[in-house]
Amino acid sequence: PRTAHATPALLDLRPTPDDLRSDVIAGLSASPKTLSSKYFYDERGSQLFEAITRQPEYDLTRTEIALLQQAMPSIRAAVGAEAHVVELGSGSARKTQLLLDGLDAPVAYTPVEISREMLLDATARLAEAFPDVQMLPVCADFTRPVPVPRAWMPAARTLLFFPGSTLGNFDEAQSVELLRAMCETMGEGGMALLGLDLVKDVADMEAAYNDAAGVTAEFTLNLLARLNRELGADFDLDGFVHRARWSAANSRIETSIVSRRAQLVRIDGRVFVFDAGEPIHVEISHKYTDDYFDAIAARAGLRVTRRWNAPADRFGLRLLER
Ligand code: AVI
Repeated sequence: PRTAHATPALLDLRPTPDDLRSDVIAGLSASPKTLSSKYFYDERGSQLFEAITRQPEYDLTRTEIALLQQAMPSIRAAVGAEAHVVELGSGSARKTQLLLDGLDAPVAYTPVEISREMLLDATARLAEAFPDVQMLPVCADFTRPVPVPRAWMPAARTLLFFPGSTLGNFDEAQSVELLRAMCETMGEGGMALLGLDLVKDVADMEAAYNDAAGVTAEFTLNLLARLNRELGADFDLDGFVHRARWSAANSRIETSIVSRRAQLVRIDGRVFVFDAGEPIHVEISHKYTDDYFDAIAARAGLRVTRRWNAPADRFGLRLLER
């Protein structure tokens, strides 16, 4: 009989910590100024993202969960028995639980996450709920191919799970690179299940990133608060505003932090000059059509073999195979 694994073995690939300071200095020296959305997710930022998923305007997470629930019997049939589930990012407990509950006798679960603390938290929570699923966490940067640890029970296939439309936060070149890494990670006979937000009514898409309660604005501006805390920067938080707009040309929401007036910001003895109305580009959230997604998947050597859409095509789950 299989047993519970309260203290899962961690495969630690010792991902190099991001160099926040040099990235920020390079990004603010560039034209246009840019900061990476990956830096949103410090402890406060992660809490604010959770709060965003509860806002009435941001229905992406709720819609994906409902779709996953509804599509699960057909996902179970498509994936088959005894998969090793590999999730990119430590993920939302709710989605992972639905998947592990719904699949046919999954043998192992590998969350891949760059933050050791988040990784171990997520694994410990799931280990309790799924004593028959071997927990094999990997601490690594999921944008590169990941060696999937071998489970005790031989797995029939690897199933990568990448929900939440997180792919949408990567630009096209990065997305193809990431899909190629997934293609390598899943190996022969592998599959990937991705959650993708779909193109819909512009007002709805813009509202999702401009919620009335201002949580998304706080989430975005927390990046400046983080730079003040961690780098000793002197951003005046009242001197900047959040802006999220649909770009039809790029099929994405583009989020910026905009300087309300001409001002100077100091970091490390360096001075950055902001014009009134000057943006810092901080995030893209791509929204997909089938034609576009099928094309970038093909560039990475992957085929879309199944599609499940939420009512009114508000969100999609896609199964990919090599
Ligand atoms: C995590 N990611 C898919 C979210 C998105 O929709 O782009 C992050 C987010 N940014 C603002 N609101 C939510």
